[in-house]
Amino acid sequence: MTNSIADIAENSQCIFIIGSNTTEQHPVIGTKIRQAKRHPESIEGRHRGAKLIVADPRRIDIADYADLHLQHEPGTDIALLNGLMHVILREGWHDEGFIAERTEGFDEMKEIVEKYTPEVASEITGVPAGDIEEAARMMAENRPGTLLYAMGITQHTVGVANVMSCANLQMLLGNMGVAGGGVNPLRGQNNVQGACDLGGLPNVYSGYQKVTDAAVQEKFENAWGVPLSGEMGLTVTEMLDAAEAGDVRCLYVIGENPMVSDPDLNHVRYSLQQTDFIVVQDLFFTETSEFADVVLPAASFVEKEGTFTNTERRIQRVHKAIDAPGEAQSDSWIVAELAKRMVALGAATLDEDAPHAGWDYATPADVMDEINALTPIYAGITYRRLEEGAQLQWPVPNEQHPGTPILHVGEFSRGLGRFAAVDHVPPAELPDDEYPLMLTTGRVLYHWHGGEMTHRARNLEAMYPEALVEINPKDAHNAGIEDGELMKVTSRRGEIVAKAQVTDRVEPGLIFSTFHFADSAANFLTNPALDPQAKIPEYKVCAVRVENAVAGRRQGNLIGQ
Ligand SMILES: Nc1nc2c(c(=O)[nH]1)N[C@H]1C(S)=C(S)[C@@H](COP(=O)(O)OP(=O)(O)OC[C@H]3O[C@@H](n4cnc5c(=O)[nH]c(N)nc54)[C@H](O)[C@@H]3O)O[C@H]1N2
Ligand SMILES: Nc1nc2c(c(=O)[nH]1)N[C@H]1C(S)=C(S)[C@@H](COP(=O)(O)OP(=O)(O)OC[C@H]3O[C@@H](n4cnc5c(=O)[nH]c(N)nc54)[C@H](O)[C@@H]3O)O[C@H]1N2
Ligand SMILES: [Mo]
Repeated sequence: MTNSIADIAENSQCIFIIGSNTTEQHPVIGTKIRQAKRHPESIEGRHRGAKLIVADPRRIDIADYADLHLQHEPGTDIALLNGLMHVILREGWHDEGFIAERTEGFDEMKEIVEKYTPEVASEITGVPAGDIEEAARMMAENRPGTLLYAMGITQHTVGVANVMSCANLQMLLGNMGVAGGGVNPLRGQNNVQGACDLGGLPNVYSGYQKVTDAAVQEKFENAWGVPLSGEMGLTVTEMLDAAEAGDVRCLYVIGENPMVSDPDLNHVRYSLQQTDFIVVQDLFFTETSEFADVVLPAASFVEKEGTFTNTERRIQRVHKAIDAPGEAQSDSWIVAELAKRMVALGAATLDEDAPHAGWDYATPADVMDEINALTPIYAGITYRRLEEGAQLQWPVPNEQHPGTPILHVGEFSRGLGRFAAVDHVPPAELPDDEYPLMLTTGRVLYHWHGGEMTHRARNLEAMYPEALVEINPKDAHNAGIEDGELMKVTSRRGEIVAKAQVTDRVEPGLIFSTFHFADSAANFLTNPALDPQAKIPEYKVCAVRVENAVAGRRQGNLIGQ
């Protein structure tokens, strides 16, 4: 996030949520937004009546609190955002000072946006032109405004362009680098921000230092005393393709369950079968563990010491609350032990004299010392400060620095903010005669992804015991499906059987499924088409057909087995 949660809750005059089911997937932030939205008088002046606009193809819970719900078709975000920008420019509501001083590329962007009259945008998105006009006015009249997004924006073949489009809108309104503004991706996993910050990506070392930059490579080689590659690695989805082709022969899977969470599971199964050697390190024996040669038991977050970095870039100290069961150890301990054994076996070379050579960390504070030394954005986030209770949001360039609650104040990290000229491109697969419905996928409040953890929580299982697929009453009627009946959903890649939840949360033509139940996970159906830059799969759009499953029900997913 460019801004902070409290800042948004207290200062945003207009909150624009696009592609985030905030109350179900980020309930704390969702609650704060509902409080900010309610009338000023309602509770001791804490609620200050901010405007709320929600753009989501489904009538999610937060849409019921919104001043406006723009219920666009999945995969049409660029057209919607360009339509909003068209109105803002036409009415002269853009922030000329900000654009002149802080940005570049305005003219190219403007040229594209000119085509997206509210009528054109309405035609593509299905949102009434009047609502687009109204939303643009609300954003212009209520500044600073913030934009929040999540997977509804990123999980598309145009994921990167979608994100750029969100940034365009906020720069146009001058909503960047100010309290209550910003472009705010709500991060998903509790420590996904930390994992990315510390190099858990195939193209960067810690602090987003590029692996392809020779000077960076040399810095880490000297620090660690090991030779390093200057080439980018593969993303998860690419790894599985490479495994299928025989280019990846060994997979070490830590805290990931691709046999439920990756797109096109029949293909994932095949790729895992082609892989010579698989190690799975997890809390539990997962669907992916079925394919493993070795399973390593990992300790969970309550069983270890360290830090997590949350969605607002805040580094938080985590304290061990209970001992890990059985032989389980923390992930960092296991990885370090593996590395030591590889050196002992002669499989890797190590210059023992390098300043950060080896993996002999006595405490997490030792790990943080190394992070401080090698990672400019974390340089001032020392364990001493964290233990004293300092609340630090990166970048923190030195130990005296107070942290950075708001990014891009006065200047963007790249200097000028660049407007990107982006045009609507339809999703890779759209409904047709054979597969006439669109499927979008995601989560519900009661479960977490493949459910490895939440299916073990009795109360959550009681609240949401089986897979449900949302379908509009009209489509259900056409397919002869009643609420609660089993239906079969089929795509070009596979099929699932799950109970129908007949509801007008989805419009006719759209169904919604989760991947919380392994046997009927949406990923048997999803399209593995990737965004060319971010390599994120198009989980949010594919084409399917549905039928009543009572006749001809098939157990499990037999296609491709
Ligand atoms: N309870 C619970 N909470 C979670 C998780 C969980 O599994 N369970 N997972 C966590 C993780 S890792 C993540 S990444 C986040 C995800 O959090 P979110 O991204 O909020 O959740 P999703 O359900 O994936 O999708 C968000 C919304 O995108 C909408 N959508 C679908 N297609 C489109 C589209 O084309 N455009 C737009 N604008 N919207 C679209 C969906 O209707 C949905 O409301 O949640 C985190 N929080
Ligand atoms: N169709 C569809 N598919 C999706 C998505 C979607 O919206 N639609 N969203 C995608 C997104 S955003 C995400 S983040 C992924 C999530 O997909 P995954 O990351 O595969 O799912 P999780 O259940 O979060 O985590 C996987 C495993 O981590 C284990 N685990 C938990 N804590 C620890 C730990 O401390 N150490 C170790 N070693 N293991 C641990 C759990 O037991 C679990 O088995 O799914 C993606 N897949
Ligand atoms: Mo995620």
